[in-house]
Parts: sequence; C-alpha cells; structure tokens
Amino acid sequence: MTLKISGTPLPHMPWEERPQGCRDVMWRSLRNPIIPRDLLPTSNSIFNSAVVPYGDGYAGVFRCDDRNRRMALHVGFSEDGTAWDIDEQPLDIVGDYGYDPRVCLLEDRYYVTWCNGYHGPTIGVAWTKDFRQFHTLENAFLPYNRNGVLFPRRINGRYAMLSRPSDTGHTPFGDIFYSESPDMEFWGRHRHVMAPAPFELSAWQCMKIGAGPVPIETSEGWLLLYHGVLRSCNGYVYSFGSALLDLDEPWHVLARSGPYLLSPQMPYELTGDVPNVCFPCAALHDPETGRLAVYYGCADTVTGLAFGYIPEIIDFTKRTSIL
Ligand code: BMA
Repeated sequence: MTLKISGTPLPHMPWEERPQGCRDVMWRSLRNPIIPRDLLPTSNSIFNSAVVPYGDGYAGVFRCDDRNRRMALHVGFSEDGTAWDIDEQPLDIVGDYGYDPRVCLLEDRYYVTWCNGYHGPTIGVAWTKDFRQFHTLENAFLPYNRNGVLFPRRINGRYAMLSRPSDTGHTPFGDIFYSESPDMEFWGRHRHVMAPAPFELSAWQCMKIGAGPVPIETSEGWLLLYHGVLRSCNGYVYSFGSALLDLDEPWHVLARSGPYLLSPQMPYELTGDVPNVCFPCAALHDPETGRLAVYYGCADTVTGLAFGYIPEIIDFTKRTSIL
C-alpha cells in the first residue's frame, strides 16, 4: 500500500537534504539556530514557537520572553520560513502570561492554543484569519494543564485536542489526554492517550511527555511528534520522538518510537537559559515529497529547524515501537 499524506502542497518549504554520511532519521539545519535570542531589541529569548503556511509565505506565533523575563506571544511573518520578521508588540490575547503556542489551520481560520496564565497554567484558545485581529475564546480546561494541541480537522464531527494535565510548577509527571468539543468552548469525553514510557524501555521519555506540533494525517494514522523528559542527576532533559495514533479514535496509539528522533546534542541545545532542551511546537510538510521541517525550541533560548522524510519517520516509529 502506498502511503498517503494529507495537506496542501508546499514545494518551497524550508528544506536541506540529509548531510552526507548522516544516518539519523532527522537532521538539523546547518543554519541553526535560525532565530537568535535577541532578534527583538527587547527579547531575552525566542523559542518554543509555531509557524504555518500563510499567503505566499509563512506566519507564526512566537514565544518571546522579554528582558524582565516575562513570557509573551508575538506574531511574525516570513517569506521563506527561516528569516522572520517578528512584531515588537506582544499579542494581547493572553492572561497573566502566555507561552509554548501552537497554530492550527482548521476549516476557515487559524487557531492558536497556548499555555495561558489563569490562576496557574491552562490552555488558552484564540483564532485569527489574518494574524492581525485575534479573537480570544474561553480557556479549554481548568488549571493545571499545558501542551494543548488541536487536530487539523474535526474527528467524528467534533473538534479534538490533545493536552497534558500538570501542576503549577516544573511538573515531574504527565500523560497525554484527548478531549472533544462540539463548539471549541466546551471540552469533554476525555480519553487517556499515552503515559511516560517505562524507564527500562525508553528512558528519554520516562518522566513526562507532551504533544508537539499539530498531528499530520496519513494513511498509517495521525503522525504525532511529542517531547519526552528524562530526569538526570543534573536536571531535566527534553528530547522528542514520534507516535502513530488511530485516525478515528486517536486515543488508541498504534506505534510509539523507542529511540528519540532528536535529543540535545548541539551546543545551542545543551547551553542556554535552560540547558538540554529540544522542544518542538510546529512542523511544515509537503505531502508530495514527504518532506517535514520541525521548528523546535533549543535550550529555552533560540529556535532551531530539523528535517526528515515522513515515510521514513513512520517506518522508524513502527520498526522501533515499544508497544
Ligand atoms: C516546560 C515548559 C517549556 C520549557 C521546558 C523546559 O515545562 O515550560 O516551555 O521549554 O519546560 O524548561
């Protein structure tokens, strides 16, 4: 059976071929980090950010922590997906703070979900059609929750979101759940999707996990990239891997990678405000060629790009599955 990948063609998406001699399933851009920490005169760091195709180019919502170390969301535009023009003015859609945005094209508009400060972290939801005017909806859940990620279409007639219930701080636990909504306001029918993996099977994801970019629909299931955390004697280490979720009942996991796809290894991933973090929040893909470009936060400081081929990632997920 030939693999079918959903999505609109993106023949000019950011792309670099696998470097000679590289045998990894995913590889980094040689131009990393593509967004420096001080792109804005007021930014301390720009990371864990989300981009989508928009018009003839790309738009995005960026996590920019300022030099008071306040967490805010900023809009940005780019012609090629790598050189970004980010607004200096933060978006006014957030509560006490906003971080780790995702952006999802769903029907006729772009939805932004993010970790929103409302008596603790929860999932904020807003939509826009032009990345200028944003309409804030109700928070999806009670505190405490993070990593709210929408599916790009209704499933069984309802909007669908992954999330990761947490605590107020640096949560030392965390499973991914699935929830449905008829209207983007009332969320229910919560289903458990995945727990952290047993330490002996896959240690990089043994403490907590959280959904990353918007899942990609394929004939093999929803391809989900997710981050996983290991607690070492020196603190948390954030890597990411992949899973395949059932198309109609996405709380059923069909395969889940044992090895990580990317873990902190480059200097800009190992060193920064929070060392040892690779945190993916967005991906662009071209269904024709199977190319995937993942935007990920590096050490809570800068933004990097990593590349791979969707068919190879699906094959890797099935071949190394720990289920
Ligand atoms: C998580 C979130 C992310 C961050 C990560 C590592 O809890 O706060 O924004 O990248 O920790 O510090």
